[in-house]
Amino acid sequence: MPVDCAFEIAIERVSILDEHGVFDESLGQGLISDDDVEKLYRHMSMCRHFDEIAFKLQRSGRMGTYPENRGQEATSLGAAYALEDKDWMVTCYRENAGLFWRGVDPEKILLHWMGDERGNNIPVRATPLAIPIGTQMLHAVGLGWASKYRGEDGIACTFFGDGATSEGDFHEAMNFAANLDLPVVFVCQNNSWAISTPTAINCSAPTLAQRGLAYGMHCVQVDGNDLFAMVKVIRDAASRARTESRPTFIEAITYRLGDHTTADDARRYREQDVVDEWAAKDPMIRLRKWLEQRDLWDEGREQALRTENEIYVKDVVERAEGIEPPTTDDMFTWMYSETPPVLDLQRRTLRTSSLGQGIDGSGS
Ligand SMILES: Cc1ncc(C[n+]2csc(CCOP(=O)(O)OP(=O)(O)O)c2C)c(N)n1
Ligand SMILES: [Mg+2]
Repeated sequence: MPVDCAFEIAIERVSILDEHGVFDESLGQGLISDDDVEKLYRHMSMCRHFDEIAFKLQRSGRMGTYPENRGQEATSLGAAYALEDKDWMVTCYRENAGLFWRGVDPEKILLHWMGDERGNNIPVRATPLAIPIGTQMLHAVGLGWASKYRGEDGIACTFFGDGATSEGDFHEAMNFAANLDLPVVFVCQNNSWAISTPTAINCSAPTLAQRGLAYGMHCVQVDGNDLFAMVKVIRDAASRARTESRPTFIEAITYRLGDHTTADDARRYREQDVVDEWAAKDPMIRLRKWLEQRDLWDEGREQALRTENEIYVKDVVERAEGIEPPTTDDMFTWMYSETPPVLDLQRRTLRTSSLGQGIDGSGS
């Protein structure tokens, strides 16, 4: 036959708990214990409150800028729950829920957005937030490669947006990870928008997931607002990475319910009725339904949780705002383990001269 099929494949889409609270027992039974579902719901709720307060801090001039996480909590939280402490979480900037679950102090995230470098000093296996779109995917590949080279079984799981899949860094990272058999999980959070650019303009293919096919990678699409489905696909991908040292590309379908950041006004480019449709698919609403259906949650507990969240987040804000201001020395102290003489000279000059003056006193 002169014309034959060279390659044919289907991409699976995984969903376990849908927006109406309907739960697929065959996939979801025993995936997360009842106790843990409650803990995860409580955590998501705290993150939602944190998000609201962080937004208000920016609006009242107490923080530089802030990207709301609202609506996207399940993607990174599902991953953080499924990963192990020895694994790396390599994020961009909308993964508070996963980072806090990992043990990153929420105070660090506030400090980061307040422009304080101490917010990037993270004591667990998570990297500082990546603002340049795409860079973190390459960092994850490096971390996965290092783990393989050292014979360790930690893996790297990286997060990025739909827009990031059009960056060269994405393709370089995918190519490296696939061809060198690296233990990396790529999680694309397709939230429909890259600021004001809709996903359809950024990708002409029907799914983003299939971008991974070109690299010979296992690809899957998942309901990113479904915590159960996220846990399942991340566990599968982590196991593939750990036992076969093969990467996976996950396209998590979610939606950014807020503006891109506090510097954006999404009303200028998207319709409110679409936002309302997605608001009904909120990951928290369906998780609460799941708990209520099993008599594990009620309005009384919800009220008590709100009060707990308020007390907790108030303390986080007080700690972030109460921290002693950094000194100008810090930018030299933490740059190199041994400060080179030329920087040491700059450090000493900075202490004794006005900020605008050059180190030779010329003012240039
Ligand atoms: C290299 C680079 N180019 C441009 C920007 C400006 N920028 C910030 S966020 C963004 C859109 C990112 O969209 P997406 O990857 O879908 O992430 P989302 O914010 O939707 O999660 C752009 C273009 C940047 N931060 N870095
Ligand atoms: Mg996006």
